[in-house]
Amino acid sequence: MGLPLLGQTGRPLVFPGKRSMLVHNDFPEDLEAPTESLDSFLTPVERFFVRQHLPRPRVDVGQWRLSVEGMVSRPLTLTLDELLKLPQHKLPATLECAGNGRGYFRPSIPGLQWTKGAVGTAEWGGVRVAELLQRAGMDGKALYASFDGADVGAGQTPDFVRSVPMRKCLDADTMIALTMNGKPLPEIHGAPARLIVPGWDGASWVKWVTRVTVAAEADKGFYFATAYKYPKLPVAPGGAARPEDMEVIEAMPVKSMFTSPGGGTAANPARMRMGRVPLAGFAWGGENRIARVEVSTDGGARWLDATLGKEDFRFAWRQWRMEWTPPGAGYFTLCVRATDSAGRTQPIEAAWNPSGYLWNSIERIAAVVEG
Ligand SMILES: Nc1nc2c(c(=O)[nH]1)N[C@H]1C(S)=C(S)[C@@H](COP(=O)(O)O)O[C@H]1N2
Ligand SMILES: [Mo]
Repeated sequence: MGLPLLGQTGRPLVFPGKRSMLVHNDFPEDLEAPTESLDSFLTPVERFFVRQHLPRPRVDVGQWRLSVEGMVSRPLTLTLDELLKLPQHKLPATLECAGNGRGYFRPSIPGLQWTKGAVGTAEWGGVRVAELLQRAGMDGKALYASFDGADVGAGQTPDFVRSVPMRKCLDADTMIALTMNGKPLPEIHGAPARLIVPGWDGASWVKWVTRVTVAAEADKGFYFATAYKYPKLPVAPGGAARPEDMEVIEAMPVKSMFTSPGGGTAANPARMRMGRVPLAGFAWGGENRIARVEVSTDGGARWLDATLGKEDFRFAWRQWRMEWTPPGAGYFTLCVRATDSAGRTQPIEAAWNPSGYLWNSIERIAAVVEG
C-alpha cells in the first residue's frame, strides 16, 4: 500500500529494536510487519507489529509499581522484583489488532489502513491475573477488572483503560506478562508489564500496566465504552449502527494468511519460477484451535488440505504448508481458508462494519509464474 519502510522516509526513524517495518505512524508508533517476514511460529520482536494511541510513556522501572485495588480486601502494591518472585506462567499466544485488514474494506473506513501484518505470536511469561486477584482478596461479587497503563491522555485523545470481564480475568492463561520470547518485555511492547488476554482483540492487551481496579462495572471511558465495538446486527456497507447495537469485541474470529509468497496484489503479483513452489502461512481462531486449512491455486474452484505445523496451542496461530507445482506459466489466484475447532470458517467477504474491525475474508493473493 505504498507505505514507507523503516528508514526510507527521508528522516531518521528510531524505533528501538525494530527492522524493516511498514510505518503507518511514527509518533505514536504504529508499525506493521511485511507478511513475508512473519515466517516463524514465534515472531521475533524486531518484526512484531506495534500499536499505540498515545505517546509511549517513559517508565522508570525502579519507581514503577503495579497496584491491585477496588473490590479487594487486601490492596496490593507490587514492585517488579516482587512480581518476579510470584509463580510464573508461560504461554505462546497470538496478538492481533482488531483493525488488522481495515485497509481492505470497501467503502473505505477512516483509521489506520492496516493490511495483513498487525498480527504476531510470542511466548509470553509472567504472573496469572487470577493469582494477583486471589492474593488481593477479591470480592466474589466483582464482575470486571479494569487495567490502566502508564500512558496518559494527550490533547483530544483520552487515557487508555480497558476492562476485562471476571470470567476471562480468572482464566488460567490470562496474565500480566513480564517477558516476551524469553527476554524482559521490550519497552515498545509495554515494559515492564503488560496484560495478555489470549484469543482476544489486541486492544485488551494493555501495555505498561500500572493499575488493576476490581469493580462491579466496566470502565466508562472512551476506549472501553465506545471504541472497539462491533455491531451485533449486520450493517450495509457504508451504513451506520445504533450505539445500543454495538458490542465489545472479545474473542477474535478465524483467519488465515500467506507468508510465502509474500505480498501479491493484482497490480503487483508475487513472482515465481516454474517448478516446485513452497506455499506457507498461518491460521488462527481466537480462543479455538485450528482444525483445517485449505488452499486453492485456481481462485477457489478446487481446494486441497494443507499440512499443519507441529506447534498446536489453543491461543496461538498454526503454521500451514503446501508444495505447489504450477501447471504452466501464467497468472494465478492463490487462496487460503481456515476452519477452527468450533467449526467456524472464513467468509468470502468479511462483513463491513463502521470501524473496520475483524477483517477475515478468505485470503486471496495474485501470483505470476514465469516460464
Ligand atoms: N497502554 C496501552 N496499551 C495498549 C494500547 C495503547 O494504546 N496503550 N494499544 C492496544 C492495542 S489497540 C493493540 S492492538 C496492542 C498492540 O500491542 P503491541 O504494540 O505490543 O503489538 O496493544 C494494546 N495495548
Ligand atoms: Mo489494536
